[in-house]
Amino acid sequence: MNHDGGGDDFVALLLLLRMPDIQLTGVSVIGADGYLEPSVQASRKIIDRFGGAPRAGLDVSRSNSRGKNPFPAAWRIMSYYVDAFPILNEAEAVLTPISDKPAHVHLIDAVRRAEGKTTLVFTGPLTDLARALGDAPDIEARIDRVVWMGGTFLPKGNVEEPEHDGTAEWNAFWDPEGTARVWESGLRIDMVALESTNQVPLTLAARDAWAKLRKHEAIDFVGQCYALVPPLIFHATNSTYYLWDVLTAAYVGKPDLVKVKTVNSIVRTDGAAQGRTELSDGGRPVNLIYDVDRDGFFAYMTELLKQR
Ligand code: AGV
Ligand code: CA
Repeated sequence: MNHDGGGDDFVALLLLLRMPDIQLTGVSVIGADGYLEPSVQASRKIIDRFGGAPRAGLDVSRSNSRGKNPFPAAWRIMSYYVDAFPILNEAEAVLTPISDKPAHVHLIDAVRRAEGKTTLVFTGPLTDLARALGDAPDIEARIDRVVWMGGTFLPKGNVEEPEHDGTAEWNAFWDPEGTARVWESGLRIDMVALESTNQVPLTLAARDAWAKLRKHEAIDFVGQCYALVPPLIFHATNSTYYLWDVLTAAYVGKPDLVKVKTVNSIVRTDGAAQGRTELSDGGRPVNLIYDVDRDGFFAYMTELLKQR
């Protein structure tokens, strides 16, 4: 997994750790929607606290990638709050090690070392994958697919920035060239796009349900993460929070929660539409997750978090 330190990225990591059939072989963090240091530390603490038995060989790698279009600081700051949660700081020491390799090199090593093919889960920009493919083209044959939270084919994305036309999704917009580089590869891409994530907003009802279940410490943690961000009340704003990355993780564990169709697309790298993923007959095929069983998703999430 490669994530970018947003509030829902941490919850996605926690869910992957809780899935009985998933063997997590590497975690890396890119400083995009969160700041790098707190996001790395919080990830290590989440693995320690919620990862079950000690996980031999699992370390957390720092990315040294930088994006062309930075995330708003008001969103990134949340990574400091999560890292400071008492529930992540009860232990005397942090045990999960930090890798001495940057994320793209860490990814290359993990994929080469793994038995069989690896599934990549990216819940932030694709920059580290783009760099890994550039440095080590051989890994492509060892990757089963990339499951990516990002992109949209809706007329309206979620970027509201001066000099942009609003058609892009943020993870694609952060590094348009990196996104396009992954599009140029032969990898299978499963895209958990805004089409499906728009169906899972953070609601007051979801918060209430987690509050009722807070005796399960993983659900208490999730409730705290979602206390920091604005829910959907009357209408969506640019800050409204959705369970973007959590749906992405859930799709990996339980694919029948969603509907998928294959479309052809290109990525815009320049100008006012940069970062836009766009339908185009001449483009490469991607599997678009465009619909989700909302209640089934929340039930699956709760079931994983209730364990132990
Ligand atoms: O575009 C969704 C991606 C997801 O990977 N991120 C947040 C999720 O981690 C960026 C983002 C879009 N809108 C946001 C975002 C918002 N209102 N607050 C924080 N991050
Ligand atoms: Ca994210």
